[in-house]
Amino acid sequence: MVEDQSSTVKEINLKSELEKDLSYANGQILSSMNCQAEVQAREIFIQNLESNLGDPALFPGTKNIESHVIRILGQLFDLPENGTGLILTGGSEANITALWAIRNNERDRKDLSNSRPLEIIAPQSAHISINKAADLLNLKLISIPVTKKYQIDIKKTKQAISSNTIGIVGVAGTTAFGTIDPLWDLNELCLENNLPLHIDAAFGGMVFPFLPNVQEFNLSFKLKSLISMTVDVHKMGRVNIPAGGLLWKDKTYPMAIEFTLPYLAGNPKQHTLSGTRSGASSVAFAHLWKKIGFRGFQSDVIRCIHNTKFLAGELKSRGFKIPIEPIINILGVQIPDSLSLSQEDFHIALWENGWTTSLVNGALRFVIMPATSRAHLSRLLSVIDQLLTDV
Ligand code: 0PR
Repeated sequence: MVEDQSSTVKEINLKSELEKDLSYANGQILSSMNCQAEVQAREIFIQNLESNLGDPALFPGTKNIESHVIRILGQLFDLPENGTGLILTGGSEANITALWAIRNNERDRKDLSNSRPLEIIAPQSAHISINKAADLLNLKLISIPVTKKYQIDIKKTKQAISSNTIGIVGVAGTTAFGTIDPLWDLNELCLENNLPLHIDAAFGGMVFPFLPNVQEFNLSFKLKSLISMTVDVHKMGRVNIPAGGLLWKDKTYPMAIEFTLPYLAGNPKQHTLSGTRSGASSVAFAHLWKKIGFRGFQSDVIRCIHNTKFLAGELKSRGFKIPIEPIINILGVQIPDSLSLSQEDFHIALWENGWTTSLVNGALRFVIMPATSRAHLSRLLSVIDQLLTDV
């Protein structure tokens, strides 16, 4: 029997609980790829809290705005006219949805029976959401080692392709070091083997297109085998959680995961895990893009990367090792050998001093987001200097 919860559950003091949370605004969160939303984006988000893209007959305007956001993002990656996309809850949902579509398309195209384990190839550097997708979709994940540059090893990828392979995942902006896989080579491999390529640019998607040397990275739907790309707007896209993004080169591709809701007005077709889903982030991003545009995003990206390089240089001069030189605003460092403190303890000490970092792949990771300025980093360096002299 269910009891009256009001008498058994103790009251919670919301205010005192929320006071325990950290805030992006103080510039000291260096462990997160999420950001302090732009003030303008946040206001528009709040005004559109109720909009539901799962029921486009009720919110046709918001649906058009989502399509507009897909075109804005698409422009950054040469998405063809026939392309499409969705604003989802985040990079994990986008990656899972992308692999869901790949699995169904490839299974149907190759007439692969379910008795054979279908295989998906991804670098060891891939985000955990790829493991989740493989688990959910009953795929065998073939994890390819990375090179010294923390990029997928192309030779080993080639060796791993089998008749059960249904696709390859490349990463643009790895979670640990921000590196980007050799996408041109992955594309060639996919073409040779008639396989689709998915790129996880959850973080890098809103960074690489703004770099002066963007062409070098081939992060573009001009790559013939590229089918889908994850690009989050709640990371460097500067809008509130939840706002992941998924682009498909061809409108027909997601039809393999299409479900119709016959009882709703207009019989909407869904290509999403969620039914009810917020339209607020799409409106917030469309508004922000209108206000600050390509150049506004570009100046934030460039500033973040300069700050990251500044921090790398300062830490290097203090004896820290930089296993991978940062190319974007993610820096992984290893503490000096001379230090009697372990990396783990150093990381804890930084947290105790109010600076949050992560331990990823044997390195202390700093993600330098727009809320962190040069002045914040100078304060961080004073804390680090203190820690170095204390031990
Ligand atoms: N792909 C890549 C390359 C990622 O780095 C991430 C997130 C995802 C996909 C998944 O994105 P969602 O978290 O939006 O589903 N990587 C961040 C990380 O592991 C996730 C994160 C964000 C963790 C904020 C903590 C945090 O405070 O660092």
